[in-house]
Amino acid sequence: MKAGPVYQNYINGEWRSVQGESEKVINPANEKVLAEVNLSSPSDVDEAVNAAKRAQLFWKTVPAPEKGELLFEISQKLREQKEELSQILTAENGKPIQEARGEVQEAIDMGFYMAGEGRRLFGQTVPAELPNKHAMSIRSPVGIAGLITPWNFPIAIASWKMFPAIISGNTVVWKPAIETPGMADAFVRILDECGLPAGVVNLVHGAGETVGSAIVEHDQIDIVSFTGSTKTGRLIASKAGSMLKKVSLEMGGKNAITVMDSADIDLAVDGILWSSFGTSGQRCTAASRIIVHQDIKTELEKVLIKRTKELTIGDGVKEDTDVGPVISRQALESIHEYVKMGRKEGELLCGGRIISGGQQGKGNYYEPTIITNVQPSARIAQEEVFGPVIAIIPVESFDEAMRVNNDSAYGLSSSIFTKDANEVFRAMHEMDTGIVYVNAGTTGAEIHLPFGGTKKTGNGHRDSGTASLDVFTEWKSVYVDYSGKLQRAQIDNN
Ligand code: UN1
Repeated sequence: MKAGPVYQNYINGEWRSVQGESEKVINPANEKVLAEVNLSSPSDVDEAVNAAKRAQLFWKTVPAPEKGELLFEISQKLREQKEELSQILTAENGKPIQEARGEVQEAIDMGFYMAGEGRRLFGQTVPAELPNKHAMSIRSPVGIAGLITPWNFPIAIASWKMFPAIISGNTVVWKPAIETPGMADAFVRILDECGLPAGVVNLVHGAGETVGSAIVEHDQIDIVSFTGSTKTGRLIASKAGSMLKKVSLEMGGKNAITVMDSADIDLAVDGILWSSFGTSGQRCTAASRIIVHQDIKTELEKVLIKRTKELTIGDGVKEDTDVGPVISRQALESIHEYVKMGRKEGELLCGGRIISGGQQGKGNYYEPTIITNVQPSARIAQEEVFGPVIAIIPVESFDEAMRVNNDSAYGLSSSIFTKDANEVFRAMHEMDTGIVYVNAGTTGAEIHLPFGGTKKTGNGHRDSGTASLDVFTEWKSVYVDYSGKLQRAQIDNN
C-alpha cells in the first residue's frame, strides 16, 4: 500500500521535518491511516515565533490595500481548489462532502471579505476639545498572534482568525488540531504559492499540552486566539492572563431550539435535523436541547422520530450521506456514556447505539439519538455532548421557554420557531446567547457577522465579522495639534 504524506512544519517560508515523534492521521469513516504528522517541539515553536517576529517588522509596513490584493489571490486559489480541499476535509474529519464544501466556502468568503477590509480598517475621526487640534483613532496590529484551532471546522475557523490577523499587520504562529493536519497543510501551501512573504504565517503541529502550551507561554506571543474546549480555554486564559496577554476564546455550547405552539412543525423538524444531527452534532453551534411547547410535543416528536430514522448514515464521501462518523473512537465512547446517563434522566425515543458496535475498523458511527421528558437541570441538558444527541424539554409557556433557554452555563446560539411576531422580537432580546435565529436552526453563521458567545462560551471577544479586527488590533488614539502653541487639555488656556 502506498504510504500517505508526512505533514511537516512550515517555518519562515520553508517546509521542515522535525526530529520528534510522529502521529498517525486516521480517517474516522473507516479508521484507515491517511497520513502521518511530525510533532513539533517547544524549540520549533520558538523558531516559528522568531520567524514571525522578524517578518512582523516588515509586514506591518505593507499598506493594507496591498495585503488585501494578496488575500484576494489567496481566496481565488481557495476557490479554484475547493473540491480538493473539501475531499481532504471529509477524509480527515468525516463530515459529509456537501458540508465540507460548505465549510471551505466559509474560508473563501472570509478571505474575500477580509481582502476588502484592506481598503477599510476604519478608525474614527472625532472633534477635539481644543481649537486647531485634530483627534482620531487608528488601528495598529497587536503583534505576533498564536492561533490554536479545532478539528471540527479546520479551515473555516482557521480562516476566521488567520485572515483578520494578517490583513491588520500581525504575523502568525498556527497550531491546527492534531486530527486535521492535512487541511492545515493544504491551506498553508496555498498561502505559500500565492507569495505570502516568509514568516508571516508559520505552522507547527502537536498536542495542546506541549505545542499549544509552548505558544501560549512564549513571551513574544502577544495575542492568543483559541477555539476548542472550555477546559483548555480556561487553562489558556489563566496562563495568558498572568502573562498579561490578549486572549480571545471561543468554547463550548449547549444550544437550544425552542418550538412554540404556533410553529410550522415540518420546518422546525428540518431545523432540528440539520442543527442537531448535521456534522454529527460536532459543531459548537449544534442544537442539543429542544424546548417544546407541550401542546405540540406529541406531534413534533412523531414527525421528528420518523424523519430521524430516514437519515442516511455513512461515509461522508458519498453524496447522499446525511450523517457521517464522529471524529474518533474516544469521542464515540464519550457520546455513548452520555446517552447511557441521559436514558436514566429521560426517556429514549430513538437511537442510542454505536452503529459499528465498537468494532475496530468499522468507523466511528453513532445513531442519531433523541431523549425526551428531560428536566432542564439534567446533566444531558446541561453538559456539551458534541455528538448527534438531543434532549427534549417540554414547557408550558413562552416565558418558561426563555427561562429554560437561558438556563445554561454556555451562551453561543439559540433558535426559536414561531409565527407570533411578538415572540420573535421578545426572543431576540431575551435569549442571552451571542447568536439568535428565528425560524432556522442554531447553525449556519455567516462570516461577515460576529461569531461568538456569552457566559462560559467565550471571554467577550468575537471571531469573524469586523469584530475580529478588534481582536487583532489595538486602538491607538492620535492627537495632532496645529495651533503652534502648547494647549493644555482640560485646563483653561485663556
Ligand atoms: C463551530 O462549530 O465552531 O455557524 C463553527 C455554524 C458554522 C460554523 C460553526 N458556520 O454552524
